Amino acid sequence: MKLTCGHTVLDLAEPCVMGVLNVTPDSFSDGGRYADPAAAVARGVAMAEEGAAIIDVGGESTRPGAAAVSVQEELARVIPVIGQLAARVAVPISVDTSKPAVMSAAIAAGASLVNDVRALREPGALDAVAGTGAAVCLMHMQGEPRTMQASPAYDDVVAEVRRFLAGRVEACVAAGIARDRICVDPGIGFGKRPEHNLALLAGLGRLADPAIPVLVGVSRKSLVGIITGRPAAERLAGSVAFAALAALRGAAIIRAHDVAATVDAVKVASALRHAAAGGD
Ligand code: 7PJ
Repeated sequence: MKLTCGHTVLDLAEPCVMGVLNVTPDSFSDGGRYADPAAAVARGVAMAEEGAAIIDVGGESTRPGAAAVSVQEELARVIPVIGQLAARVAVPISVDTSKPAVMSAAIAAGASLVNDVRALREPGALDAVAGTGAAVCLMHMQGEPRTMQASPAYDDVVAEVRRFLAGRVEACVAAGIARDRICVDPGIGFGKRPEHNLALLAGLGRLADPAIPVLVGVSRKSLVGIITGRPAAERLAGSVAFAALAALRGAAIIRAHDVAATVDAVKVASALRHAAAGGD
């Protein structure tokens, strides 16, 4: 399995890690820590050294209740960091945004993957990506970040998420984004109760066509907190356990804050997966 990100073809025969680089003052897990561009660039370089295969730069928090950010503010946060990181790391840089203007500017500054929690549904988003070589991550979300956790409801969460993602893949292909530029994501915690999140993680292999890479982000999320009873700062072990189990169940890309630990965890999962596929 492969994902074409601009000039780089990511080989996903083994699962890889996408490092999370928040340049927001209000992220729930590391808010403010990398708001200074130089500190953010240094952390991105360190993530690449720790083995991240992608660095995901985000300037708008999507946690429940987070304040909206203007285009100007988001550009000011992410573009300098993407530009400097692109000059310093060899791995693809991704931009976590739903705004077409931010997508275009980020790609011009060196990003080669657009990670959109709204799956390119904003007007102009498909076109902002289509004419470029950039890849896209299409994520499922029920509702909008401000209110999505109020009353999430599904009849069959795996079937509904699969149908949504398949529809967005076809919208991308119709807009001119080749299939080898697309990955999908069930959106853990985005308009889902704990049982929905667990059903999606258990059903990862049924979320998409087998040729399409599945990305999973569980790192430090409330699902880990609910299961372990721990606050965000103490969710490393639970997050790493989920990363390994998601990789074992077929996730191709794991989005994580704690890159070094998650890289080891997915290597262990991948070794066991190969042994299981070998038959004994
Ligand atoms: C995700 C994301 C995720 C993708 C965030 C957080 C909240 N993008 N952006 N998947 N989560 N593709 O980092 O906990 O799960 S923001």
